[in-house]
Amino acid sequence: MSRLWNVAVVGATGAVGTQMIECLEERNFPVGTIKFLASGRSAGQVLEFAGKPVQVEELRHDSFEGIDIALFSAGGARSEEFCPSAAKAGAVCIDNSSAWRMDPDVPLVVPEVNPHAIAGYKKKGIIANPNCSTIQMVVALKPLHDFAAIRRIVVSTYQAVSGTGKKAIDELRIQTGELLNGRPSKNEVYPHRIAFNCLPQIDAFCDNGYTKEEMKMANETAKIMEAAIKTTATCVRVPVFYGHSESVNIETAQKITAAKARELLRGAPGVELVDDPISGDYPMAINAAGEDLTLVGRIREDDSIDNGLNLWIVADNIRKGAATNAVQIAEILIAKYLK
Ligand code: NAP
Ligand code: 12T
Repeated sequence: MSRLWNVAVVGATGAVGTQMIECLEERNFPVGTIKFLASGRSAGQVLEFAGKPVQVEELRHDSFEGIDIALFSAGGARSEEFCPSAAKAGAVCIDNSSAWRMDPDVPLVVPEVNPHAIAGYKKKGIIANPNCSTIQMVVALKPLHDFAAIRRIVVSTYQAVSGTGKKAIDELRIQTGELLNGRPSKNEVYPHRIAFNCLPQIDAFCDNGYTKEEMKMANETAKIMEAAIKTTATCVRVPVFYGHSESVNIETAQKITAAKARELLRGAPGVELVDDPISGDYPMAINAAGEDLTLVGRIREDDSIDNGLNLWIVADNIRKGAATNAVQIAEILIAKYLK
């Protein structure tokens, strides 16, 4: 029998952690023992793995003895504090937070784009999962970039509330219900009402006027694509539960016709081409939700510049944008690197 791996899910009770557990089950990841970790608030809560009850334990520095792989999604502060302890105990951390992404000694990996980078895990024992908005964008752009180098990206996002976690999903649900019943709504997670609204702010503002989310998209894209691509982003929260949508404009070194782009994307790894607009076929969040593929459509040439292309890119932010991508990294890790 092939080897089994002891896995810890850190943030097991959260929106991403819950999906992480489902992905491990769905993909039949060869799990030996499983450990669910969260805050003291959840300790003792019983979840299930593969039909068996598993008690949630409080995350501690000594939680990682005997663990081979630790999947972290409990917020950046926990990743900063606990990934080094986990790595010291011999676990390879696959971290979903932004804490380690731009560390030059930590690989930032999207399996369809730069799987070779996983080899760099040895330096710190940490592999970073990129930001959800970045992941789906690079999955769609990599096949185009390999044909004609991308010089510049202009992207606007339409991001689902699930990206912020359980409390934000509740906030949109409750606000929508209250407003439909003619009652006043409260906001606690977001700075303004999200129901029936769009918020041009995701994460905190930086000194340059961009948000951190917008800067993540710019910096992470260049690191993953291993190219000096310039990206300018506007990230917007919309009242959608699952699925981020993105309007993406690229400028390339040589021309890519719309027909060529469709040819390059048809059957590309992790991509589903959904581009028959006359028949009403284009990517939508409601179709991406629950799926692992990145949907790409509305492909058209940008005639305002020499070599420009517009695309509409949609994926499930909790699956490909977080959990699925992390489990795919773990699959490559055990197949190629851990013995
Ligand atoms: P969430 O639904 O709010 O869940 C947060 C999880 O972290 C819960 O399991 C929570 O446990 C745990 N946690 C909170 N404080 C903790 C503490 N002091 N010690 C131990 N565990 C603690 O949030 P989420 O959406 O799942 O996101 C979790 C993290 O994943 C985010 O902060 C972010 O870093 C990352 N993320 C990444 C992406 C991406 O783009 N790749 C997308 C979304 C999220 P309790 O239930 O006990 O509070
Ligand atoms: N603030 O992984 O709110 O850095 O949608 C992902 C999603 C941070 C991250 C969000 C965020 C991240 C959000």
